[in-house]
Amino acid sequence: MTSRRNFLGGAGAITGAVAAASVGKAAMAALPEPVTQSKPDTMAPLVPTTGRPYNPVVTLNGWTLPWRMNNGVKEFHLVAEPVVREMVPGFKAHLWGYNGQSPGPTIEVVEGDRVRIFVTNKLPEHTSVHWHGQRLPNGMDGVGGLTQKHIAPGKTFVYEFEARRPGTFMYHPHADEMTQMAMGMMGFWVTHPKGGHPLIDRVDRDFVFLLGSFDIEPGAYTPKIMTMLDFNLFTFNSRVFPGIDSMNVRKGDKVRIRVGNLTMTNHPIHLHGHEFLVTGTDGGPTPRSTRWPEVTTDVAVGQMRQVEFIADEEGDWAFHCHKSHHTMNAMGHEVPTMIGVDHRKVAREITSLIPDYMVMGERGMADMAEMEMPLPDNTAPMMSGEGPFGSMEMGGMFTVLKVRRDQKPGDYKNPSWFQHPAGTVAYEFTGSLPPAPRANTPGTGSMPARMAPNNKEVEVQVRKPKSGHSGH
Ligand SMILES: [Cu+2]
Repeated sequence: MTSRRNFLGGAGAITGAVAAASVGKAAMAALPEPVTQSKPDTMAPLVPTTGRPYNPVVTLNGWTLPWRMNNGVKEFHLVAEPVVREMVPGFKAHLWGYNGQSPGPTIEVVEGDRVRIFVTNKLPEHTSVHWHGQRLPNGMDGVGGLTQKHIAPGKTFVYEFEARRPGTFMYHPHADEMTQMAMGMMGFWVTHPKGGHPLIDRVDRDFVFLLGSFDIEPGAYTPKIMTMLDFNLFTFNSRVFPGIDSMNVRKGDKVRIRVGNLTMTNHPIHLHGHEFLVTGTDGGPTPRSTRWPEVTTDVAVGQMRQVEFIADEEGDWAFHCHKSHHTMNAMGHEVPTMIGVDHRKVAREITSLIPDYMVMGERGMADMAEMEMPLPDNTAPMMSGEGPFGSMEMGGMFTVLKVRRDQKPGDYKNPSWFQHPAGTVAYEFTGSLPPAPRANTPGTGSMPARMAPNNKEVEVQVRKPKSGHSGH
């Protein structure tokens, strides 16, 4: 729940910043009471009741930070602190974040707003906050050691600047970055245009989220911060599928999706069923002459992309990173490929010694999604997500864009699965078929029972020893 204290509203219902008049001068001189959020749900957009009007964004599995107006200045209070983030029901991670969550709350302001952000450090080490992409005085840029002193544990620093240009931004520490970003410290920032803008269209739905990656061993709670490349959890806003909420829209809605990448690799983000235009980056809205239709846009490390499209095809459309390993959850990668290897004999022998022994991957890995495999207490299944036709065999950076004709205006609650019109679903061919390759005898194409008769062709699978391992 959003904790509401003092005069700040919560993220769902909101009053944004209630009348400053009801609060005394002394209170305004004091630190704004921090607002925290412990629920991992997608909270309703925070409709502004003070300051300039704007159309709020939807933070996927997140929320927007309320503010108070103080003599025309929008005041926010960020608290950097250890948090517990539910990445998917059944799997909690011990991360660092802001105001109770990783990522921290989205900050939404309007072009021209004067913004004052109090940052309190409740971490065990110093930190700072860098306002990625903003035009601001150099001393407000948040690079510890370069543009300011680090914020020591227990201290509060104040950042103040004008939100000079509209666009899609993010914030993150610029202090012990390797640790602090690997632990989940990041947040989204949207500066809405003041009035109309020639390059920024009005949209009906405006989704925002950050890409993250973590290395948490199955059964563990805390990310391994030294990992450079081999992460095992790939997240939208520190959630993995099926823990990521669907994006629910009405047929015909103009939709914007804004994505920022704070992982260690690029993510080609792919939408099914529609074409989109890249309408902006963290550098601002793109000139219209540079926009062309795409269905995948690569978001490189430290980049942000905003895409727009008209959701004019009804259905449940997959939306995901196109790197297949990024749509899977915690697993070991050091597993040899077993496709085509006939395990039956060896499996029988091992099973007599180890009753739970399981053969993995001889027909591909799809079985993993259905298999009743004992998992450690705190982890996410590797591939999962139950759909109307079975397991989706997905995890990580994956969600569904749900486009519905009957989604009522203003009501974007999660509809049930798409009801396909008769005759529009791929169906099974019922004529006569050649024998299936899974026939229960050795000697099929993928599992030859013996060598070719001439005895010359011998297929050998060589596995290279891994560098760094002993014996190499
Ligand atoms: Cu990816």
